[in-house]
Parts: sequence; C-alpha cells; structure tokens
Amino acid sequence: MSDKTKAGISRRGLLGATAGTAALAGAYGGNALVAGSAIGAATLASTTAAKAAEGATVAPGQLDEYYGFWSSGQTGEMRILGVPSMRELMRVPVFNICSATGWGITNESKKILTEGLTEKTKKYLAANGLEFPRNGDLHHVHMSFTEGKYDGRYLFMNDKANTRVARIRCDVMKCDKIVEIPNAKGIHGLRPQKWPRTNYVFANGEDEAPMVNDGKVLDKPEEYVNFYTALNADDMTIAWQVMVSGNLDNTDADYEGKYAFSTSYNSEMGMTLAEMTEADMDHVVVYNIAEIEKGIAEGDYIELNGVKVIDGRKGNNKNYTRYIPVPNNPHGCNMAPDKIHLCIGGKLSPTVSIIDVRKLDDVFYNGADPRSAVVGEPELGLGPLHTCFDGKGRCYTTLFLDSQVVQWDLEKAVQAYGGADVDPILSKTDVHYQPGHNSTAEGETLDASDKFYISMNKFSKDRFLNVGPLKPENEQVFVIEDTKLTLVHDGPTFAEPHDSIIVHASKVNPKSAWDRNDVMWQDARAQAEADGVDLDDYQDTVIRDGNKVRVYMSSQAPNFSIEKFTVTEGDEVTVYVTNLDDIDDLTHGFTMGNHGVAMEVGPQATASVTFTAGQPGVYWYYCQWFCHALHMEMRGRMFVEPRDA
Ligand code: CUK
Ligand code: CUA
Ligand code: CA
Repeated sequence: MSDKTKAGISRRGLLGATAGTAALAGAYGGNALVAGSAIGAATLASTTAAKAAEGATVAPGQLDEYYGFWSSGQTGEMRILGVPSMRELMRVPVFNICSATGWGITNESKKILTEGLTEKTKKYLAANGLEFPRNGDLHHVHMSFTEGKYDGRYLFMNDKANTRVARIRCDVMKCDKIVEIPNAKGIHGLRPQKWPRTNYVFANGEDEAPMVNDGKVLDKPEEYVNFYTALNADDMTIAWQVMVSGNLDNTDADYEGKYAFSTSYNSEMGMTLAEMTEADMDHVVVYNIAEIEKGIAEGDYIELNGVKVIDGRKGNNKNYTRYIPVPNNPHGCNMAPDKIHLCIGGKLSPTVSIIDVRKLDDVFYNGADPRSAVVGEPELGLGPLHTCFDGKGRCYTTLFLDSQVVQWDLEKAVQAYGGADVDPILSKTDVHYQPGHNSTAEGETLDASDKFYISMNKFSKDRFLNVGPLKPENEQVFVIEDTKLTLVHDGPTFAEPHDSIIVHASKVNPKSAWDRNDVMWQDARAQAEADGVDLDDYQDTVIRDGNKVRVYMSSQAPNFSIEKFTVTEGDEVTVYVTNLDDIDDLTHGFTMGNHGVAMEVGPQATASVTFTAGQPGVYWYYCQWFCHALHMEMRGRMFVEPRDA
C-alpha cells in the first residue's frame, strides 16, 4: 500500500500525531491497543474514536473482560484470545500436531486422537503407516450452554477435513475427546443445544455421498444422501442422525430445545458449481427434536455403521423435518437472543431471511406452507454471510462482497416485510476486507451485549507489512455506540480463523495446576500401579519387560530425577514424566534428541511418550519449557547400546 491515505496524508505521520494527542489526553500511555495494532489513522483523528478506543483499552498487566475462543481453520487448533485487547493467550492443539505441547506425540494425546476413529479410517491409516489424520480444518468453536447462556464447562468444535467433532475441557483447556462421525462427510456447521442445556451437539455434514459409499456409485445423484448428526455432549457418543435432502452448511438451535436448523446451499444435489447454483431457491432444514427422539424410541430408523438414522428427506411425510425455501445458496444460520428469530444469510442473494420459530408448529402440525415462517427478508447488501446480535434488537451482518458490516433493526425488517414504509438499515461500516464470521460479546446467547463488534476478515491485502504471497487474515475490533461502529484494533492472524465466541471472564475458571487424579493420564497410572511405581511420589525407576523399557521419572526444577538410563537399539521405550512442582506457571517438558519426541508436563501433571530407541550412542534429553535459571542444565542422557553387543 502507498504510504498515503486517500486524503493524501501520511499514515505514519498521522499515527505519530495521534500518539501525541493521545498522550496529552492521557488515554494511551503504554496501552496494548496502540502497541499491538495499527489503529486506522482516519478514525483516530476524531475524538469519538479516541474515546471509543479508551473504552476498549487494556493496559499492560490488566486483564481482559472477556475470553475469546477462536477457530483456526486449516491450522486445526483452537486459540484463546483476550477481548478486547485481542492479545493471543494460548493455542490449544486439537486436530493438529504440536511440537511445543507434544499433542499427537504423547500417549495421552494419541489415545484421544485415535480412539474415536471409525474402523474404515483406522484401516486406511494403518495401511499408510499413520495413527491418526495429520490435519484438521476447525471452523466453529462453541461453548456448552445452560438455559441459553454459556456455562463454562466445554467447548465443541468441528473438523471439516476429516469429519470429526472434538471437545475441550474448560477446566484445563485441553482436548479430551475426538469423534469421527460415521456416514456423514465433511462436518462443517456445529452448534450446541442451547436449552434446557447442551445435551446435544449438532453437526452438519457438508458433503453428500452415495448412501453405500463403496466405490460403485459416482454419477447417480439420486443415490447421494447427507446426514445431520446429534452427539451426546456429556459422553461424546452419537445419539442419532437424520438423513436429509440437499447438503448442509451452517446450523443453529432455538432457545426452547424444540428445533434445530441447517442451511443448505445445494438443494439441487448438484456436483458442479453450475449445478449447485442453478436453483433460485435453496432451503433451511428444520429438525423437530422431540419427533426425532420419538421416532428413534419407536424404532423408525435404520442402523447404518452403528448409528441410528432417521429418514428426514423431502417427501418422507413424517414430522422429523421441514424444508423452508430461502433464496439461493444461503450460508449463515444465527438464532437471535430474542428467542424468536432465526437469521439466514443469503450469500448469493443480497438478503437475510428471517424465520419466526413460533410459526414452526403450524408448519409441522397444521400443514402451513413452510415459507409462511419467513417473516422478513431485508435487502442488506452484497454477499451476506453471518449475522450476530447485540441484545438490543440490532443485527450485524457481514457483507463479504461489499467488505462491510451492515447494522440493521430486526423489528423494522419484520415490519417492512409486512408492508410498513420503514428502512431496517441503521448503518454500514467498511471492514478490511471481505468479512466472513463476526462476533459480539456473548451474542449467540441470552447475555448478548453491544460492547464490541469483531469482524473476521478473509483478506488483509495492504493492511500490514508484506510477508510474501501468503498474507495473513485481518481481524478488526469495533466499539459500538448506537449506530456508530468505531474501529479500535486491526490484527493479523494466521490461517484461517473462521469463527469466534466471546465469553465473559467470570464464566471461565481454569485451574492453575492439574489435579493429580486427572483422567488424562489414567493409562499411565494403571501401568505404574502394575509396575509398583507410585506416580504421585518422587520416581526414578526403570522397568525392563522384554524389549520394552518403561522409564519413570519426576521433574522438579531444575532436575529430572533420572540423569541417565540405558536401553538397547530397537527397544520400545516409554518415558513417564511427572511434574512434582505445583508452582503457578511452572511447566516442564521432555524432549528426546533426534527421536521426534517432545512433550509438555504441566504443574502436577503426568505425561508419557513411547518411541523406538535409535542408532547406538548417547542421546541427550532435556526440558524444553523454560522453568528455572538452570533450565538449560535440566537434561540427561539416554544411552543406546548396540543390539548385538
Ligand atoms: S463458515 Cu467460514 S466464513 Cu466454515 Cu462458518 Cu462462514
Ligand atoms: Cu524444566 Cu525447563
Ligand atoms: Ca443452490
């Protein structure tokens, strides 16, 4: 980008001047927002903007008011940010492999990554020398609910690439379950049930496939089907699936526990772009949860790969589903906190379709035309994708093609549809550039607030220093004051967060040290007990069991309890490390040189890793998390003797 703004003013000059003004006003002394972001020069020039920025300021040492839980798209992890500062606090590996924490390397994480895979996938992986998929595509992170509000227990998320759903425990912020969903293909939209609590997690299968997908059917779309999945949130088993017509994109649930919804951009069951965009109207699928549960209880299902599947396709004449026509290729699916209105982003249509959930009973039970549930369809701009809410009757819809957010009044949109001469559009604000998802604080809950608006933009283009052909995305924070959205933060992010949720800090209370009895290492504990080792105490035991060697050690800064051990070339070595330190933030690690082995061992945690002893020689192991002034010295040797010696 040129150094000049449209008005021909040097950006650097203006920022400098702004900093000066701010210092005078006493508003920006050492503030994280200024340090961490390029505040739009033009906006900062105004006093309103300065005030807004002040409202969103989090000084060094101060804590954010909200947690932000971020997806990371094709990176496969979940990220935790502080909001509004947008400081990245943590990355939690889920579907990816992590060199820092050992996710995908430790026995504990491998168990989680493998135990929920289908037999078909396990076979494929085994034939290719793999234990679990190496990648993931994590689009949607959502927290568990109790009575329409976040309850701080779990976070759920999807993997579109390998058709999986994962759960993170909020007490330790680690993934504890990953389940591959049978039958469905490409889990995309995901939402927890909001009411009365999250008993189900709903997951959309995006890609249609032949019902019997055994390599015999390709170009017979009539044999293709798609699946909507409900998982039991408490144990992450699959409750049921609904076979549907068309594909499934995004999903949400109501505030009564009665209905769930999916958008479908391919009601055509097309296999090519031309076919998928052919029809003028696609649809929203409405799932009637009580009827589905009843159907399952009465045995009206087929069992497919171990899952009870209800037939909810068009024309099934049952009360499991209804299909509401909406303009072509809809995307976002967002339930408003007024408990009444569901907003469907038009994507190819410049509209948002508003569905009144109170009208759905008539559609299911009194033969009402499904379209009669649509009570508004405001024309908002080009490429409407996702809508969020501020609890004040206002909606915020991202306009991908216009690179804007449109703020609009829900009630007025309904009135206009009824013929009233009112304009629902309150304001339009430029974002940089091409926004996908957006978030307000707790906007998908009954605690929706109008404090902040976050725009998650797919392109940053000229917004930051050029880092080569691959550019970061750009996320922007705005402060909302009535109809004015003031930009207070620009921040680049690595590939490619789709979605975020903003949760008040009072609802999230992670521990600072692990509970020694945590289930995370229950297998290690069982093995230790069998070996007569007390994992909770200081350990320095090496057990030989044929060509298996189990090394038990503890770590206490700056020492491993074992400074050397001997194995034979080709031995299967398992190292168990227990961190006996319980000081806040005192994480140790264990990295075995030249063996592809590294792991995090948090305060009071046990972690274990299994590997094959390599070529004969001396190998140093070391602690890779800086823990003490003598952290570099926190190391030891593994001596590998030749097998024939
Ligand atoms: S989808 Cu990415 S912008 Cu996967 Cu939630 Cu709409
Ligand atoms: Cu222990 Cu570094
Ligand atoms: Ca379509």
